[in-house]
Amino acid sequence: MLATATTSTHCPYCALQCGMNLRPAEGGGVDVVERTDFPVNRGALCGKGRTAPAVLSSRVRLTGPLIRRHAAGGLEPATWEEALRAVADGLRRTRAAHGPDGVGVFGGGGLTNEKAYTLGKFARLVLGTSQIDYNGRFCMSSAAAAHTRAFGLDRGLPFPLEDLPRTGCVILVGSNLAETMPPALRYLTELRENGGRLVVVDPRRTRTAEQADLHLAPRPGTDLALALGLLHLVVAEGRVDEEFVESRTTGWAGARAAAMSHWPALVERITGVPVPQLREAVAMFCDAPSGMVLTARGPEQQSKGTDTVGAWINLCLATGRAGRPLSGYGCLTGQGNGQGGREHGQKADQLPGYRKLDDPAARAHVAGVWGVDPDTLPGPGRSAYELLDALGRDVRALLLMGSNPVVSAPRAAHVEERLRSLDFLAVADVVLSETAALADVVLPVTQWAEETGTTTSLEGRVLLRRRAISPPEGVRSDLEVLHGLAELLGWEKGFPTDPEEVFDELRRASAGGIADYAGISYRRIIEEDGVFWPCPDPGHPGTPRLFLDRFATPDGRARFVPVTHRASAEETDEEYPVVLTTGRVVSQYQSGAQTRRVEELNAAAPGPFVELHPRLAERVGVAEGDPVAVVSRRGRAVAPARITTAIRPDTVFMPFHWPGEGRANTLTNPALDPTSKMPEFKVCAVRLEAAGG
Ligand SMILES: Nc1nc2c(c(=O)[nH]1)N[C@H]1C(S)=C(S)[C@@H](COP(=O)(O)OP(=O)(O)OC[C@H]3O[C@@H](n4cnc5c(=O)[nH]c(N)nc54)[C@H](O)[C@@H]3O)O[C@H]1N2
Ligand SMILES: Nc1nc2c(c(=O)[nH]1)N[C@H]1C(S)=C(S)[C@@H](COP(=O)(O)OP(=O)(O)OC[C@H]3O[C@@H](n4cnc5c(=O)[nH]c(N)nc54)[C@H](O)[C@@H]3O)O[C@H]1N2
Ligand code: SF4
Ligand SMILES: [Mo]
Repeated sequence: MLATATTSTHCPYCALQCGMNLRPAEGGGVDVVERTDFPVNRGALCGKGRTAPAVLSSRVRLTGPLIRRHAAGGLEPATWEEALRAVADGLRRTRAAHGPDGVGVFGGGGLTNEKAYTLGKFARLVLGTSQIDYNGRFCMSSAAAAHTRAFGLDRGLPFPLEDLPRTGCVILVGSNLAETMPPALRYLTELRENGGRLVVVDPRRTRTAEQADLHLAPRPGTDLALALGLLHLVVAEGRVDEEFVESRTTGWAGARAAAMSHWPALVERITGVPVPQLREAVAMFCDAPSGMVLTARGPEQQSKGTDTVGAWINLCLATGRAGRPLSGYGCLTGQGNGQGGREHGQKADQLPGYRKLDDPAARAHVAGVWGVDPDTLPGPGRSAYELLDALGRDVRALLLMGSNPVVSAPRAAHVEERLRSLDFLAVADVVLSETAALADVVLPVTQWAEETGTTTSLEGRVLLRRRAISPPEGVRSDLEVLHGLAELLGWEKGFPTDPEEVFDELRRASAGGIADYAGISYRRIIEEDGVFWPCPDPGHPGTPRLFLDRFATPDGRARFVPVTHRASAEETDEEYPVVLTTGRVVSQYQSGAQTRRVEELNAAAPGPFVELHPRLAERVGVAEGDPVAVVSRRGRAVAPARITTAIRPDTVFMPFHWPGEGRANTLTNPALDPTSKMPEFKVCAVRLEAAGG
């Protein structure tokens, strides 16, 4: 069946969740057409969104289940009945031999709320395992932890993006928005047109940094010192908003003392940012009538990411840039459902509604919705990297949905080896990803345009993606997969396949929690261009702006946290003298599983590269395009040199979208932040060698 009319929906990729319309295409499939009525992107899309229908094609995707019938053999076609039975048997066998925690589940921040919720419920009820986590741990977990610590609640942006152009000054820390959320660049352009100032903090002069009034280029891994240095200057120059600190916060004395030990000259030495630039940044931020600090993966993907974000929050609090109109701290969440995916229970320590698994009242509430005894719910499990690291040892079987860790996990060669050592691996995906290729059973699933479900954007706005086209025969939805497995494992009820039915249950499970969706319905989302949580009842308008009256802490005050700078887990030395940092390019998405199947995107971004400064290139003896080997304590990767003065001479940058020889994550360090368990993707020590001829 072909779609008959234009369907309003949202992009399958990043957390901006741009609105788009889909129209039936001649010869099958759908075309993307402009949707100007959705306010966030007003019709604008990046190349990834525009070309997303290419991944719907049967030519590039999985169209039937696959089974590895012999341990040493390849993947062969199978029926759904055979495939689901094989997965149920694999999970049951492992559970019988090793107990419930011998079975693990790995999810993704790209999954809709309905899927993330059902996956968490499936793990806790059907498998009875505590061993579930997801790739959001690699994404924004540090910002989430810092948010909760300071504000008592974690929603990436406490205000809608439409507020950005009207604030006085934005400090954008480690976000390359121009490449990672191109339509959002408009907000920064409008900010500057309105006379607002933009400070960008990035070791590279990115396309985003080129827009800035001031670009600070710290050495990777030193943002914590930088933020403390700015706070030091705020104090020294008498720019603290004493009234705000007094009436809306607690803990200032400790945070102040910690900042005072980071004097400007010391901070210049640690970060490489000259003192006059520190002063200029403070002047821009404090002279403006209002201001925002926004962080993304640059400062967050560090083994001290939680404290680093905490230091930026402290700066906002000390200057009264929080809990007021047009001011505040926000994190630019990354994945399509990066926000909702962290709220409804696929996280190791979490129950739906952003409830804590170790909170007896939370357990009782959710168990009540699920119709089970709270005592049957397992406790908190391992974080994502710890879980991957335990595969084949404590965790012997894994069900994976919505991630491709062979490419995207830190120390990826080790993770790949752990995946191979499993007794049983089942992967549900739309394409044969590098991780799916290792599985014993591969389950082909439907995608965005073929199914309905909600996502929660980086603004905390709950949105509805709508089905516009029928899936190819032979694929099923993730909800159908979980329903089928639950049934085979003895749960006839409790795992519906209709997304709206799941959402209605999610609403009840989240009611009274931090991320309260109780008042949100599919109908309201359509009528209101999305609804911002918390929205506790159907008569509630939703909450675009948080914290204006009080913070979400028990006493209503924001909490300063005393943080001090510390070194990265792996600093450079004689053997490994260069810093490697990693990130993204505009035309590929994440592990590339989807976008590497789109011709137009591959033409724009055909493969990995090593970005380095001409001085470093000369020292290594490589010219533009020459193969350069990057070697860390974890391994060696080779990719062509891309030489540019836009990067610090002591740093190299690699995008992480590709497998194989140029895989950046062969090199990265899985050192974890002690609070958030975020791996240090943004800093490790490497050496470079010319790899040509
Ligand atoms: N094209 C594209 N867009 C995407 C994605 C994608 O894969 N491709 N992924 C989506 C997802 S899930 C996410 S999480 C977001 C990520 O969005 P961003 O955070 O914007 O992306 P990154 O490129 O990982 O990192 C941003 C910048 O951090 C800088 N950086 C590196 N080390 C440091 C450091 O120590 N300190 C500071 N201050 N900066 C540093 C890098 O130079 C880089 O320019 O993008 C989303 N959008
Ligand atoms: N070196 C380095 N590594 C990084 C980062 C970095 O900056 N540097 N960033 C990290 C970050 S922020 C992130 S978010 C991770 C992301 O890395 P991954 O977790 O690998 O994310 P994706 O590549 O989006 O993988 C999603 C997989 O799920 C499939 N998929 C898509 N939609 C669905 C669905 O609805 N159902 C199912 N079952 N499958 C689906 C896709 O085809 C794909 O194979 O990478 C992290 N890795
Ligand atoms: S910016 Fe993000 S949501 Fe918008 S079109 Fe591009 S990938 Fe899709
Ligand atoms: Mo991410």
